[in-house]
Amino acid sequence: MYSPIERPDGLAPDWTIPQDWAHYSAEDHAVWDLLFARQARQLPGRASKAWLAGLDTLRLSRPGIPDFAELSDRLMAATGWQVVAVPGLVPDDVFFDHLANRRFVAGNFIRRRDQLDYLQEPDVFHDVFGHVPMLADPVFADYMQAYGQGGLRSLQFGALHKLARLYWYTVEFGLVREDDDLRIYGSGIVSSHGESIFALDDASPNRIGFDLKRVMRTEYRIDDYQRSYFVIPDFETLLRATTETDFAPLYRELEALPDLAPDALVAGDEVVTRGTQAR
Ligand code: HBI
Ligand code: FE
Repeated sequence: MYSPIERPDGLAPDWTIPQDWAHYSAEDHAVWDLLFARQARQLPGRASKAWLAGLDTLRLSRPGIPDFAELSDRLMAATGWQVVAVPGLVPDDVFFDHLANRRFVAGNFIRRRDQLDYLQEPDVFHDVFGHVPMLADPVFADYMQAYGQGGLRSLQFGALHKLARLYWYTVEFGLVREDDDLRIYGSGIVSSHGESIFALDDASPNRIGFDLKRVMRTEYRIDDYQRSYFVIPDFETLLRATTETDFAPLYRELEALPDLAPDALVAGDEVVTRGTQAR
């Protein structure tokens, strides 16, 4: 998606940098605390049980932006994952290689107070608050690794843009069914004050039962709330869809099928909610 990106002089080949926790200002930590308090309050009853359980992983000994070393110790004990710092977006192959080795790359910077609700590049709040709680779930942790391995293979097929849609509509913007209700697990939703209401409560978006092929045909918006969300029955189903699918023939099949617009509903969809698309 984001390639090619030039590696700046002096940066390690895996694009990691020291987090240097001591460099954050009091204002940086205050912005984290503000975002954290606002979202942690809003998410019980909205976020999936897995995400809420993982949130405790982030409650570290110091307030403010988590220290990645301490966070990694906790995460390593739970699921064998680590969090490593990067300056911002990294090339796809580098990103996938980290995931395949159970390392999650997190942006080292935090947004400013005047950017609480909109940001173009993933910062430490999106990456850590949004993604890390799910990485404490054993099944989701395996899914993320399988995604990284699949990502590396997709590069050989020139199919990254199709596989990126799977990441987008699950890891970033996924919904899960729990207790006959819908819950959020996508990091882009849990880290967004507005979208964590919109994704569940608004009449505008479609909510569609997850189907791997359907998702991989669906274009997405990066500049607004989603037009459609995909609902998985549970995380085991998501993991199995990824590990039990032979992606090479699937990519060939997808090449012959037209892409679908972000707001489309098509024959065969399991429609949970038909959106008004009024937004
Ligand atoms: N880099 N830092 C960072 N974070 C991402 O989420 C990310 C990336 N590079 C590439 C990438 N994502 C994409 O390949 C995925 O969205 C599929
Ligand atoms: Fe993300």
